[in-house]
Amino acid sequence: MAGNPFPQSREQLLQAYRTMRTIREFEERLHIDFGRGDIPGFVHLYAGEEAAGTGIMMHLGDGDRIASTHRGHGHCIAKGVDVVSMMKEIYGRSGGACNGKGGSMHIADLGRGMMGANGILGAGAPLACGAALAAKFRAKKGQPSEVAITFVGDGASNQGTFLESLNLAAVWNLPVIFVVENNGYAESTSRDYGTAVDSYVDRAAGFGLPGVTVDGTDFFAVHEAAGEIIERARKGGGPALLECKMVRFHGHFEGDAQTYRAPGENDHNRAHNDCLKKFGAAVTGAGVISAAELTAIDHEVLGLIESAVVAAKAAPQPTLADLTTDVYVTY
Ligand SMILES: Cc1ncc(C[n+]2csc(CCOP(=O)(O)OP(=O)(O)O)c2C)c(N)n1
Ligand SMILES: [Mg+2]
Repeated sequence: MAGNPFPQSREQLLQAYRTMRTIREFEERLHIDFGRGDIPGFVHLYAGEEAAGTGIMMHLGDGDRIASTHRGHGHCIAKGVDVVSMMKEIYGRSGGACNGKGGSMHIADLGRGMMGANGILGAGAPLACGAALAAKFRAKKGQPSEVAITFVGDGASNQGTFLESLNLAAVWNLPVIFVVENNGYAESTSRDYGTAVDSYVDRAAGFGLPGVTVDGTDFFAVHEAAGEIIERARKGGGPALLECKMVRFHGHFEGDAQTYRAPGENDHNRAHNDCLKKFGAAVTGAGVISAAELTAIDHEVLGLIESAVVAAKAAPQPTLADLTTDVYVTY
């Protein structure tokens, strides 16, 4: 094989592909199973957006904390949450990440630094500021320098909580990164209809934060930009904003008729804005990873997702007695 022209090692590239493919297949399977009526509640899919969560999370360890959104499955998987426990949770079964009582929008795994998906838009930003403040105090006592990341959609970026958090983070010089996942829509409302500024970098500047915009369908662009600002935050350089421009392949929620889309928009995105296709073309084109290796990962991932669904369907429902557990954190 030829030399590796990428800043990431071959192992990292394989890991990135596996993570992105796992998210994609997890979401595509949910799309099918939800359509069959197998899954209760509301589901928002991250398919199409995988490069962002993956490129960012590869710089984090379990001690770094993230606050996710209603579209959180990809963040969970990239942060290392167990796929079987996620599937059980989404199916509302015992043994799920929240013992089947939270569902898609409340998956959390504190051991992995995943503070939770969140059905309240903009709610993750203050949580991440709190986690970053705690991390800052711990670092002062000589513990490892950890960071916190909050994800927010283009729509949610107009919430007061988000804007207040930008200010607080800048004033307190917190090790927190604000990731704006700009997929162009908030439900059915196009971004430009609800947000006057073109650039989230300008918005960050208004609060005294540096910011950078990247093509969120380009793993390499996300990984590089995220690496720089996360490293800076770890070294005490303070908060930053990262805007990832991206596309979502499915509707806002499963069941969305998507009448607000332009004709052919989804087909165009799948053909030209697919982060997995772009990644595959780059690494095989450079001769760093073979097409056969990628296909082998695809098969492994499909097997994992199938076994997760089988385990979820076989798991029992939570019992009445489970209702009153997990209400308070046991300190
Ligand atoms: C505080 C609050 N207001 C409104 C809603 C209803 N709501 C759920 S998702 C959504 C749109 C979110 O759009 P965006 O932030 O761009 O995220 P995306 O769905 O595109 O990932 C809205 C308005 C909510 N969940 N919380
Ligand atoms: Mg959006």
